[in-house]
Amino acid sequence: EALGPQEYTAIKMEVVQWSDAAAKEIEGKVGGRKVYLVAATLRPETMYGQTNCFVGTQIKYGVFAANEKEAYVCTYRAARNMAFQGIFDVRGQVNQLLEIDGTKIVGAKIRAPFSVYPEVYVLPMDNVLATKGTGVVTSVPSDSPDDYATLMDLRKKADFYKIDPSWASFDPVPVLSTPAYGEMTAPALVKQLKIQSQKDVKQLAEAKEIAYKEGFYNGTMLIGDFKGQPVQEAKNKVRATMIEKGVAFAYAE
Ligand code: A2H
Repeated sequence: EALGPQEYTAIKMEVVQWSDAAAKEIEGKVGGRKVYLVAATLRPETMYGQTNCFVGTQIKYGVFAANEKEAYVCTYRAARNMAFQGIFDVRGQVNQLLEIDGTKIVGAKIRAPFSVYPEVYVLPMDNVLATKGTGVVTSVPSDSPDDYATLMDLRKKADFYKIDPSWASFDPVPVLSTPAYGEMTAPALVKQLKIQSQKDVKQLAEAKEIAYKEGFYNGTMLIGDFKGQPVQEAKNKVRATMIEKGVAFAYAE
């Protein structure tokens, strides 16, 4: 755990189609605003490889008015932080339009900015913490062992997780290469550490640590405007580009 404030990049994933359950709850409550799921990431340089987004099924989310035109889906806790970081039009004010269960967000179709897959789906993940980030996690299975293990679980047990198999059908894509693990760092580590599922939290923590260090210190970009550059240089450039284009913003906690 970091001791100082954690600087995340908040990725704006516009909802293009809600599940029927969510559509019913949301209808008439957002005042014509565009609604975005907001995912907090420490790896903005990997956003080219987003294949889906994760929410916690035990978590309650809110839909918060950011301004006249936009509403954000995240935890209340994150919305309050955003309000004090000047992200909403009225500083310090949290305007919750409605509350919604994570289960109802599953199956929504959303835009994944910068991804090779322009539109992806919201899927359930067991280990999403309500106390970290926004409670929404964008998924990059090429470089995040947690995301890869969860995506494989969902593919193996779509019925158990109550998802349509097509929602989990987007394959991991190479985003960066590392000398030790090649173009698919997370799948390589999941195999090497014999991780069977998202329930192997101890091995996943180790894999996450290795993947992060290897990617950051030794990774080279394979895609995007900064292709061929070291991850250490590209990371902040991708972040700045996303912010400049209005598809992301800085979020700290
Ligand atoms: B990262 P830290 Cl490619 N619950 O983004 C569980 N995990 C969460 C979360 C929550 N509420 N909020 C954010 N996260 C994830 C990309 C990524 C991430 C890659 C590789 C590693 C990685 C794509 N998922 O994280 O505890 C988010 O996943 C490992 C460092 O604040 C976020 O960045 O250090 C990261 O955990 C934040 O974790």
